[in-house]
Amino acid sequence: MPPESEPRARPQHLPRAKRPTPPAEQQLFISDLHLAPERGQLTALFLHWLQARAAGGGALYILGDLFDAWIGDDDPTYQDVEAGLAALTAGGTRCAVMHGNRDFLIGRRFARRTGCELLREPARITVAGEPTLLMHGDRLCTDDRAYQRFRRRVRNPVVQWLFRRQPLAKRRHIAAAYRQRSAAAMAEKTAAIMDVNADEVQRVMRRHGVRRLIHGHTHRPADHQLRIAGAPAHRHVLADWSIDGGEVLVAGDDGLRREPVQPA
Ligand SMILES: [Mn+2]
Repeated sequence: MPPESEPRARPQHLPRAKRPTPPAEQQLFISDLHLAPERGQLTALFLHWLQARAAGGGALYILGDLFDAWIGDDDPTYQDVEAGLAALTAGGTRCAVMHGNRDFLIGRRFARRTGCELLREPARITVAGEPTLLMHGDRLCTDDRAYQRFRRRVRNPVVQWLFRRQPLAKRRHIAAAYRQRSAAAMAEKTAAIMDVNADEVQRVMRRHGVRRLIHGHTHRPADHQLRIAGAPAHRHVLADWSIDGGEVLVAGDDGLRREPVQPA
């Protein structure tokens, strides 16, 4: 008989040999997974990716809208995701989570349970040896005045305090109503209005003294080249995920590259 502890040390569902171990210094950037209870396959894809790719060292940056809705740290809906993140950080991968426009109520209790760090927006870090600004991206969409007004309202601490005091069922109801209204409003807006404003991008990058910006939110993955004060600069837009797959921006010794995330 093998000792009691052996089966627990080796998860049966993930053979060790198949796990690629990323170099310790790799930084992984993802956003806009929009995990939701009704998208179980997407949650499974993400949890598998955490184990098979993100685990083993380095740092994972989640730049907003990991969840399609977050109504408070007392909501038990995403316990499976929290367990996955807790396993990741316990295994030595650092994980930083930034608020998106759907999950800006993620708080300290979530951070404590998962071992993730809450990242203030915008965050200035070093990526591939260069000062880089991280944002969710919704603040850059200044052409969408109605959205920016809505954003100021829901980010108001008094409004948030009142919301948090409601029972879970009521908060769930309010969040669903907001999502419905947002979908209806988006259907009437042009694609240009919902994209980032080029002047705002310039302003933010200049103010923070960076030539590289990584953000999500617009669901328009691309690597844009621009010029700031006559010098080349870069804006990397992260991809959204679906049950068909996702994408991660990887920063390592060899610079930045995009890596697909495919369903098993
Ligand atoms: Mn978003």
